[in-house]
Amino acid sequence: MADGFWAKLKAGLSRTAEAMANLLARPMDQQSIEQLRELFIAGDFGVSTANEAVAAAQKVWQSDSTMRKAGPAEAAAAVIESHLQICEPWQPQEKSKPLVLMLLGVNGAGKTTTAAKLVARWQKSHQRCLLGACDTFRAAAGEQLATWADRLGVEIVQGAAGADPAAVAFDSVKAGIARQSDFVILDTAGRLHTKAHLLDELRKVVRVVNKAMPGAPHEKWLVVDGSLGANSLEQAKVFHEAVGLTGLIVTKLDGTAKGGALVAIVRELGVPVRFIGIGEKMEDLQPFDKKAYARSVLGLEV
Ligand SMILES: Nc1nc2c(ncn2[C@@H]2O[C@H](COP(=O)(O)OP(=O)(O)OP(=O)(O)O)[C@@H](O)[C@H]2O)c(=O)[nH]1
Ligand SMILES: [Mg+2]
Repeated sequence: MADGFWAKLKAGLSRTAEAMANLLARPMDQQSIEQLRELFIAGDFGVSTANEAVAAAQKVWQSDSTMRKAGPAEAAAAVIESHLQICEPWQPQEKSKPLVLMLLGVNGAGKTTTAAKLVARWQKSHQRCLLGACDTFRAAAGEQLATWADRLGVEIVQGAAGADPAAVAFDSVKAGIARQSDFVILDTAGRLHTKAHLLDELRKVVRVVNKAMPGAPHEKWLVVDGSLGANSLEQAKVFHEAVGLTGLIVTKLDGTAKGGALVAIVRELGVPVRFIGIGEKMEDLQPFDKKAYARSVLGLEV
């Protein structure tokens, strides 16, 4: 794993991490305990996780005088990691060729950039990828993906502006089968989770993709902006109810003090985090590593 990546994540979360590390390095008293709890809550980890992490840190502080330097922080990190157990490293199902993956989420979450980053990543291991430009809502959206496809030298299926996204998805999957692609990545239009007809459209894409290839889409990943905090939990709930998510990609964890919402989403929905994004460059997307994340949050060495 790229060391630089975790250093960047840590830097992104540094406002919280530094404050936590400072608090945990001092003798714990009622005031610092409350401050610690507030930091977890401000970071959108959710009240239960905040309480459990603080209690674990406090217990170590009270019981073990020999390892006080990192002990309480280690204990809090272990609590966070324990709530992310379902986030095992993702392995594609061998059986499905192509593996059809749908990216969805609200406007500007990072879907299109993530589609490109996934292609860049899988090309490195010589996997054949095909992009489906199912965001036909804005003409510029198709162009944005086409620019990436060009840069990455990867095939793309596009529809005319205003075309039915489900039809483009269908054609993409058929093209992926014909060309023996390993991955078909469907980029969809950003949509408000509060608009019922937009969620219906998404359901239709899922149904039609399943007609193009029974069992597809194999993955429905919600791309969430990690800096949105508690808002992203609400979004995730609605998308999960609409299509049944199989994973999360949390972007923009660089430069946010609110990196805790992913823990709240995983706890509440039972959907694993698959990748995280910490910048706009291709290598700024990495598989989610629960231990490294939990330790970064507390400012501990990864
Ligand atoms: N800092 C940072 N920026 C990111 C990250 N991921 C995406 N972005 C930026 O976020 C902006 C929106 O990204 P897009 O990929 O266009 O988002 P989208 O979800 O496709 O947006 P719509 O198609 O409009 O719904 C772009 O400027 C990206 O470069 C990330 O991990 N960190
Ligand atoms: Mg987009």
